[in-house]
Amino acid sequence: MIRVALIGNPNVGKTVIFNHLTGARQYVGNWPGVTVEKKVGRCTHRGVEMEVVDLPGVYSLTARSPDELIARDYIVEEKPDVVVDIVDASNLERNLYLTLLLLELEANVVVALNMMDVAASEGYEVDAGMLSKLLGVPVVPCVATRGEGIEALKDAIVDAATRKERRRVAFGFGDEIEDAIKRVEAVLSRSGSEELSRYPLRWLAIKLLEGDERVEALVSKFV
Ligand SMILES: Nc1nc2c(ncn2[C@@H]2O[C@H](COP(=O)(O)OP(=O)(O)OP(=O)(O)O)[C@@H](O)[C@H]2O)c(=O)[nH]1
Ligand SMILES: [Mg+2]
Repeated sequence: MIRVALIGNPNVGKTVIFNHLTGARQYVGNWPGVTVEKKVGRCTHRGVEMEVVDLPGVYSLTARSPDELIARDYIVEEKPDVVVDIVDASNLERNLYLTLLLLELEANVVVALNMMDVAASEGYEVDAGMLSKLLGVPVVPCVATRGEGIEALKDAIVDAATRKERRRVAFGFGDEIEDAIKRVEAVLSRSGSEELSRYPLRWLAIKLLEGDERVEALVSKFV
């Protein structure tokens, strides 16, 4: 069975896509320790069984917001096989911020480029192929309310889960910050901590430079 997480900004169509993917095979629970609703569902595609989790709608993945921390902890700790990032095609600039954070986390991302009808009615022609090239991940155009793109999305999820090679596209912060990231990475890798090696080294370094309290507390146990 493969584990799939759905993530995206609020109001981008996550629940509509979740319902298309899982149909009646869903149940509701709570995230451990909090009262935020956790929706989990199942489906089978091309003989592959998937468990799909609908994460809270978030703009970012900081340690300060409970919803963002739920989403981030799930991705970092549970390491789902595929993270479907649902992007509002009519609001690309705002939505792609979360996409970059997911790539920084080295999640196995598939972008569902939803609301293509809204984008078109606003005069945008979004080039899914070009976006896929720039991000280095599959991008599937969808109009979730009409069920358009859902089959292609299931294909992309199964393909991503079974794909061995992943293309890494690096998003640099400029020489000065990249140099700082490298120096922090060097300190972290010298710790030789097995616990820390579960996390992407570059992500830990970026979070430390940002002053992320959660990552500071984690790292201070080992370095
Ligand atoms: N026009 C259009 N509307 C859509 C599309 N996908 C979803 N919607 C509508 O957008 C609204 C939000 O959809 P939801 O699935 O509830 O969004 P969500 O991401 O789960 O929202 P939160 O859980 O509140 O973050 C609903 O009114 C949907 O009917 C789409 O592709 N096109
Ligand atoms: Mg929802």
